[in-house]
Parts: sequence; C-alpha cells; structure tokens
Amino acid sequence: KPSINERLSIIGVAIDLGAGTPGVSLGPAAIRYAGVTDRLESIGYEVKDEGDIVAIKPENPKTEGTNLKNLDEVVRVNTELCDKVSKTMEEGRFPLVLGGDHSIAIGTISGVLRHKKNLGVIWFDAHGDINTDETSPSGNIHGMPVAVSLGLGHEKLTSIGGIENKLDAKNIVFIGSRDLDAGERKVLKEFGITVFTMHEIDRLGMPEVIDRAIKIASEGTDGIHVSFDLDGMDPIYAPGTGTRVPGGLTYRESHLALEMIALTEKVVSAEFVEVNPIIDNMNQTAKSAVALIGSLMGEWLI
Ligand code: B3U
Ligand code: MN
Ligand code: MN
Repeated sequence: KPSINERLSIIGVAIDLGAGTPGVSLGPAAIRYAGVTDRLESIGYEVKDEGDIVAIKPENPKTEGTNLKNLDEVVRVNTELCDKVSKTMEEGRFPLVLGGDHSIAIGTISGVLRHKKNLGVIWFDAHGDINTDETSPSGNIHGMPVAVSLGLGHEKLTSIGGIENKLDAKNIVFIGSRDLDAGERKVLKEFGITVFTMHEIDRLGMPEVIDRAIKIASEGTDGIHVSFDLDGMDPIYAPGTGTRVPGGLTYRESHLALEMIALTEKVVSAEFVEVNPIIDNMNQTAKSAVALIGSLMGEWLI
C-alpha cells in the first residue's frame, strides 16, 4: 500500500448548525456504524478514535449584525477542532475528520495549516462552498469554508486558528462542481481557482482530471488535504445528504480519484462530511464514505 502515516486518529464532529437540513450531526456515528475503524485496521493502520466534538444548538441562532446562522457555536466548535487536529499532527498522527456539515473544514484546514504552511487542497463537492456573508443566499456557514480558508468573510470565522494561517488560491482545486451560485463564480474567477465541473469530468475523463488536480495541489506545497463532501457523489450512491444534486460522480470515478491521490503519497489529512443518516437509505451514504476512506488510505492495492 502507499506509504501514508500508519498512525491515524479519527476525529468526529457532531454538528449540523452550519447546514440548512438537520441530521448531519449524526454523520460520525453513522460512519462508525458502517465500520470505519475495522476497515482502517484491516488495511494496517493503528487507529485511535478521539470521539466527537459536539455542537450544542443555541437558544438564539442569530448574532447581531450578520445573517450568518449559528455563528458563535460554529466558531466555538471549529476552534476546538483546529486545536484537536493540530494536536493530532503534533503527535505524528494522521487526522481523519468525520462530519458533520462542511463548515468543519474551517477548523480542520486551519489546524493542518499550523504544521503545513503551504497546503494544497482537493475539494470534492457538488457546491463551491466559497460564499461569504455578503454573497450567501442562505446564511448557512457550510457554504463558506473555502472562502474562510482564503481569509474571506466574517472576521469571527477568518480568525479561527490565526489570520496568518490561510490557503493559497493557486493550490486549491474543485472536483464535481455542478451547483455554483453567481457570487461564487465571481470569486472563483477573481482568484483564478481551477474548477473541474462535471462538464470537464465528462469531457476529459477522471484520470486526466485527477492528474491535473494533483499537479495543482502539489506545486510548491508541503502536503495535500482531501475534503470530500458526499454530495459530490451522485445521489444514487450517496442519497443521505441535505442538498442532493443529480449528475454527480459515479462510485467508480470517486474511488479511482481517491486511489490516484493516495498513490502520490502526499496526503497529510482528510475529511469526509455531510453524511446525514436521518434522510438516508439504510445507512448507504455512510457505507459509501467508509469505502471511499478505504480507497484514499490505500486499501485496494495487493
Ligand atoms: N451554495 C448554497 C447551497 C449549498 C452550499 N453547500 C451546500 N449547499 N451543501 C449556499 O447555501 O451557500
Ligand atoms: Mn460542501
Ligand atoms: Mn456540497
């Protein structure tokens, strides 16, 4: 198997306050029921399960002066996550973060950035997640983590983990996009971020797209973070997500992509998010997540 850090820590984040649909806070539990630890141990990892960071629904979801929903609790949870991810890497362990809504990428990435100053990111998602409080149509913070990781948006969010710990737009790449807001398209263009929408995947094929994505995330970086929103996959394979968009990545495309990324031996951290067992079909989406985690961590090689 590719040589990835053999010591791995699972960090669950039980939060749905950044999403519009409730239930994704049960994602970490669903992924554990789908057998993530056994799967990783069978590949040869020494797994430590850190349990969950738990969000508490605030009585008042509003913060003065902003349309952002549940801002203060999202900030608290991500600050805790940032520290936990950072501590995990300090211990020489690979952080595997299980969500939870995608707002948790703010905490994960800022934690990783404390150890890898020049981090590449491959972002699998139907969405851009690059809204700010000014462009967001919903006020849901799970539509904003990429913007925040670039230093854009509400100051309470961008200051998590330190304002100096930010990504470089030239090392971020999107795969599977098919539902981008007008404001997001503008920022993506402005920052020159590479986006492989379903159009490019259909035209070029996944092997070519991933080769290019790996180049972008590798150039001048000291590691790659994989952020996988299960709604990047087609809803046929991942029906348990709050914002399903048809025409997504197939099961085989998703696995091939993660296998090719694993072969680079550059992955330093990963997160699998937006698994919502409440609206799922027999925990199918968590099972898909576990299979994808297997591929990213080198399971398929004999
Ligand atoms: N772009 C929209 C919708 C959305 C983003 N992420 C998800 N949905 N899962 C927004 O609210 O920012
Ligand atoms: Mn997302
Ligand atoms: Mn999404």
